Amino acid sequence: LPTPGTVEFKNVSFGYPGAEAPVLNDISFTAKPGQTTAIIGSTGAGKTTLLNLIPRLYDATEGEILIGGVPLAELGRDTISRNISAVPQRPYLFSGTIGSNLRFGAQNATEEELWEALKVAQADGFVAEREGQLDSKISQGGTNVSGGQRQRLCIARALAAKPSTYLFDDSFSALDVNTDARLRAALAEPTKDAAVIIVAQRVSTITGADQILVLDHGEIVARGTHEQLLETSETYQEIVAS
Ligand code: DGT
Ligand code: MG
Repeated sequence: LPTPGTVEFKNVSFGYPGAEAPVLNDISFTAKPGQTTAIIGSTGAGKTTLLNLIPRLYDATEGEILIGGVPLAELGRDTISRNISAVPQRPYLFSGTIGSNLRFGAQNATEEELWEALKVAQADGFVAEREGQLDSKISQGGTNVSGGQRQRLCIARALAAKPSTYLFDDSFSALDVNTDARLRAALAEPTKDAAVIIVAQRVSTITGADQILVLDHGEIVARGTHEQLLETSETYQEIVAS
């Protein structure tokens, strides 16, 4: 890819098949490598839908999405999955071991690399305490680890794949504020050359983002840094106050 990592939306609209109203309207933005792009907005605004268009869970109804300068339609599934790690809003673990779950997008990762990913994801502590550690069993759906642990294991899985683009859908809101802050600080180094797109509920998660997109009813109603939006966007001020 000419510029790996870059995600560009050009006038993208989307409606779910069979649904009447479009869920996303005329979305344009560029998420650049080395930068964090945050998306914030109320429930149902379309945040998850927007992220899901990037790995082609659905295709845009209008407009175009480019990854690394190449339209999605011209990229094979393999290229897309090799370049993008997505941590979904409801993260999922497969039956197997912690190690096999972490190697999902990184078959050749060494144990050392897996522990490094776990450390960044603030998951090394509880994995070290489990009998068998990387070989400890995960049940289907990951029901034998807590929701917060599942979320951190899925973040570690995303990191182990070393992609050029990261998509985090609300991946930090289930964490307590301190773990959230530690995790995001630890992410800085391994994601420094990647484009990072974070959907967040908590403003504190994204105050340091290079750009914040405020999504409301499927439209970007404001964009800028935290400081800029505090000055310019009533919707953002309401989110901050809530
Ligand atoms: P959240 O996660 O509660 O903060 O909400 P968002 O911002 O992630 O919203 P999203 O993208 O899940 O939903 C946007 C709209 O699209 C909302 O009206 C529900 C609708 N929607 C979501 N998923 C589907 C789907 O699979 N099929 C249909 N027909 N509609 C969907
Ligand atoms: Mg969502």
